[in-house]
Amino acid sequence: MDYFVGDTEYFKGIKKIEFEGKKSRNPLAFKFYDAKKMIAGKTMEEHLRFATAYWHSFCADGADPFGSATIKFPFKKSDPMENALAKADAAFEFITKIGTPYYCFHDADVAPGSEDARTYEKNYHLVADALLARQKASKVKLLWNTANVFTHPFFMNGAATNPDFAVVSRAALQVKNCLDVNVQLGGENYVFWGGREGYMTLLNTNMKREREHLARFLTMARDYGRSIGFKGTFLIEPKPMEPTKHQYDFDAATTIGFIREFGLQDDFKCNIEANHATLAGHTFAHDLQVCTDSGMLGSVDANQGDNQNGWDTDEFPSNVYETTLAMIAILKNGGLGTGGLNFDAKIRRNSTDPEDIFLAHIGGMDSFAFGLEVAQKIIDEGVFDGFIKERYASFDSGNGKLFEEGKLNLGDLASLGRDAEIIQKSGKQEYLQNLLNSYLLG
Ligand code: XLS
Ligand code: NI
Ligand code: NI
Repeated sequence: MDYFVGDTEYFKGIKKIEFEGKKSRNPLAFKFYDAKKMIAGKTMEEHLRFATAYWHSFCADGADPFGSATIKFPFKKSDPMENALAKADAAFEFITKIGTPYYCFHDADVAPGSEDARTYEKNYHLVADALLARQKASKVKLLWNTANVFTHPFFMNGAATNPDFAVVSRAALQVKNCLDVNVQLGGENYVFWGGREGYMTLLNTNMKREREHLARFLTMARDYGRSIGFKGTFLIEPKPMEPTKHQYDFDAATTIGFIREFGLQDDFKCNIEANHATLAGHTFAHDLQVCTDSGMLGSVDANQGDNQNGWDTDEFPSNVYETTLAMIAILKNGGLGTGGLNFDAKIRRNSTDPEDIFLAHIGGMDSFAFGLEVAQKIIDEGVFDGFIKERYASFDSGNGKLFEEGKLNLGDLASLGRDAEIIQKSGKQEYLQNLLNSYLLG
């Protein structure tokens, strides 16, 4: 048995998920994700660095504003600590059966008792010891953890950006403990998602001061993390809105600007979530490319949104068109570095069979594995790159080159413009879309 099971097996009847190839009709098998298959010198597992998200898979019970829980977890216990330990067992059983090499969690996902600060610390560290034991037994690694400083009513006006210093300090208590636990568990990254770091109305908000507080807080977290031996990457996860009306880390470009404005660029990168990019009015690939272009791609929350909905539906990725374009940006970045593809995604409220969480991850992993193979082929054959290179060829020599090198002034440029011969050139978008489809379908 090459998966982890504690004293109880929670997902009975489901074995380790294996690769069977694209002809397989076995719902509990991979069709494209073949962990050890080599693609351009690395295994699929090394390229994709998948992670299971604790909060969606072992905490979200299907409750929504219109209805109560529908998903019954096999590990539920009435004592909160016993529940946390049983949940950890079920989580590691799931993670090793599905075969993501990594996992991610919030403090509140793994440990109970966040109301009283001292109980919070005690419980969290007890559970962290239990997680470490399970990591060692299973070889599963921590991609990142983070502090849940958005659910509790304490944080209704923000965490690091709260107008009340007492709340800022309470958020710091959680972040400090999360960094301690991260180092204990060998975390490769640490995430800040600014769930309530934003505002609802300017009528009660000093935005300048709040952004400065956020930067001060992140700088302190960076300094503390480095002082206790955290060697990984600090990540900020952009999102434009929800739960606040205006979130400060709106999208990749805004977040990169913030990171640079406050001198955090040597330690911080972005964690790009597909559905957050689309909420910001971009495509997933756009926000990845913004990061790739500025050396700021840290990690990815792999999910997808719903074209007809304006909120964060956090669906499992199934759109292979999107995963292919995403993998092109990731491969051109030279991979994900310390980051990975974390399934920040949930099954639908009416997906209530215990196997549904397996099927969801299989679909997500297959969609990215497929995207990886197609993206590598597109890059290897270089047709798109060749087309783009040719499109900018007028900057490769002569005056265009001098322009790029900063050797012309506006007067020079304007005189060239006086006699410029402008020939209309098609952008060939339809040709390129057809070409992309031929790779996807071929
Ligand atoms: C919510 C975010 C959240 C972060 C971690 O929209 O995606 O889940 O990834 O706090
Ligand atoms: Ni996320
Ligand atoms: Ni999200």
